[in-house]
Amino acid sequence: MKYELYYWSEIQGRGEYVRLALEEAGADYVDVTRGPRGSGAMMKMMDAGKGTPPLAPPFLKAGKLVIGQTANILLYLGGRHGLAPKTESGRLWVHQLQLTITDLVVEIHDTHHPLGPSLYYEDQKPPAKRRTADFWSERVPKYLGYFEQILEGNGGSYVTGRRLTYVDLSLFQIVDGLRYAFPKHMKAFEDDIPGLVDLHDRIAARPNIKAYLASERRIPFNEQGIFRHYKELDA
Ligand SMILES: N[C@@H](CCC(=O)N[C@@H](CS)C(=O)NCC(=O)O)C(=O)O
Repeated sequence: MKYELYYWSEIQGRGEYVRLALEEAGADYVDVTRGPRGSGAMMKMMDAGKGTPPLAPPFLKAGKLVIGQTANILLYLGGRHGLAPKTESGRLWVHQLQLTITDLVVEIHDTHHPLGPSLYYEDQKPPAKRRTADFWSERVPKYLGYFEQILEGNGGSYVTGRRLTYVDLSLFQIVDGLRYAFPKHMKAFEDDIPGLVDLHDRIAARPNIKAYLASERRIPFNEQGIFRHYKELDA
């Protein structure tokens, strides 16, 4: 089956967590909005008049299914492509971790848009600065410290132990994105999360991921996405 991924064409954003899973799995997929008339097709799919329309991208079309919400898409793909545990308890645990990453992604977004996504960054610079200070002093240590402890605690190479899951791929993206957006903060913080840094490097070296990262399918980070580099926020 050829999957159709629907997401904004110019950014990694939340679509990237899905792209990484599809790429690692070697799945057959098309990134619809990066092709002709793709954006119009995406808008049509969100038409709330019928079926099971998603509120926002990313969403995945898999045969007749239309699946929205990043963590929900990964729950589906993980089961089908060996990127999640086989047991119910294992799947719920991995899903729980992905939902925690979803929360973290909102907090990352809110460093540059603390007053709301409809306002320009330029109209919320002072609150963005305050939010970013709190993000680095309180929130990053809490979230990344949590994932670091899980990695360390089970003594395995991946968050669930010896086998890779989609959560490991998402944690790669979190480390990669924070390095892009906040290079100075991240440099100072990385000593506290040696396990996550090592996980990042091992994921980047996996053959399918390595090929993906070097390809044009990987959209470069930019200042329209979730991870944005604003010098003044990384002071
Ligand atoms: N919780 C959803 C959030 C989806 C979401 O916020 N998508 C953004 C792009 S990253 C969007 O297009 N939002 C449109 C809007 O909120 O109006 C997920 O994780 O997939």
